[in-house]
Amino acid sequence: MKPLLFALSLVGAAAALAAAQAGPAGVQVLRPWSRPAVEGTNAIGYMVLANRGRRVDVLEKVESPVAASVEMHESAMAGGVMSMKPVQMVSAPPGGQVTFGPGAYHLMFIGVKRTLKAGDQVPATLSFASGARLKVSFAVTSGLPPT
Ligand SMILES: [Cu+2]
Repeated sequence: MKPLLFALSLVGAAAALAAAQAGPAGVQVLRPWSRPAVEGTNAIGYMVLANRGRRVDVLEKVESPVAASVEMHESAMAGGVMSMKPVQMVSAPPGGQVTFGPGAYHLMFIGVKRTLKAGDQVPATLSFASGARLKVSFAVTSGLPPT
């Protein structure tokens, strides 16, 4: 391989690596956390999606080796009762933040394969419409959420 081509391929590899970590549109995941849950039940996932880029990006899929499946849910108050419904995607506007928290969007880890205790980590992969895939660890806490 010629030196110039080799250098170009290195640049390409570095760019691909940066894209894998931050996403082409620059979505970052802040303060991912979860609550203790017993094996076989559903666990919760909270975080903030911060889009540092200039283009909207859309969270389309979440996977975790610790859960049978992962759903995105939206909580809503209706007639004084809190309910939740699955959503297929969540948009992160450029320069903005989307909060996954109590009473708002959240992840549901359906059928966790082991009991999650305070101090554990729940690994997950977030896939975006831009092609970005972010690996995230949700910190299980029984106390106050991270700030
Ligand atoms: Cu839910």
